[in-house]
Amino acid sequence: MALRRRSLFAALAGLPLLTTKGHAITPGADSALIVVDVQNCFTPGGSLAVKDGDAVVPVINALSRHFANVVLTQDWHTPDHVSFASQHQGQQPFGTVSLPYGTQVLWPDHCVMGTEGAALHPALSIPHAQLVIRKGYHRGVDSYSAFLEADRTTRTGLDGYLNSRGIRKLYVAGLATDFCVAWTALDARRLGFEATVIEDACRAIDLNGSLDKAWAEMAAAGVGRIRSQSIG
Ligand code: VGL
Ligand code: ZN
Repeated sequence: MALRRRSLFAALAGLPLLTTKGHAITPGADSALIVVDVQNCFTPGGSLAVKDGDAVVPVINALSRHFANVVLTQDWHTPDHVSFASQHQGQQPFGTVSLPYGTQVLWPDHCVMGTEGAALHPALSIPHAQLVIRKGYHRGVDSYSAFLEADRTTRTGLDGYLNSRGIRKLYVAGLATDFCVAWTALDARRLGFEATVIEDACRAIDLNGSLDKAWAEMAAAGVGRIRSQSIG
């Protein structure tokens, strides 16, 4: 009897907790899920693999079912891109160089346009995604952000697309938390959008404290931070 009463309590308690305490977010027509750079190069086996990067795939697939609007991004570099250490004499990946627009972290060659490494992860399954936006395709300028290139001037056009569709609330997931996810969320705030990062739908590179720094900058800019179970 005691056991039966406890399990009945558990069954009744589970769902109402989410709604009566206001934890559930139900994305509407003014919201979009932005899925950042879930590409072969950033997942295990890739040239710039993020630890556990592929763990975001099932989380994002499930999350996407709650969004009418989904935008995917792809890091999309020329073979001789300025962010590749291979293009700088005597430089190694994860070092830095000074470029006209500021300090640039150097990476292994990755996400070369049209290659298998730049393709979306094969298990990513979001057939209703409406836009794929590519970034980083100018040889001399990197673009972590899906909105603004690293010169902080050149636009990708994503803000215009979202504005013209009346989308104001952005939920950001993908790879990597401390680079392309963070820069995208920060620029979203600068451009007047609401922005929330879904932390368990992201994984980080974490280079020299970059993850802590990214979360601090996002908090200061008013970027929200939630877990995927809050959305439903
Ligand atoms: C990224 C480093 C270089 C990312 C892209 O998607 O976070 N990181 N290019
Ligand atoms: Zn890149």
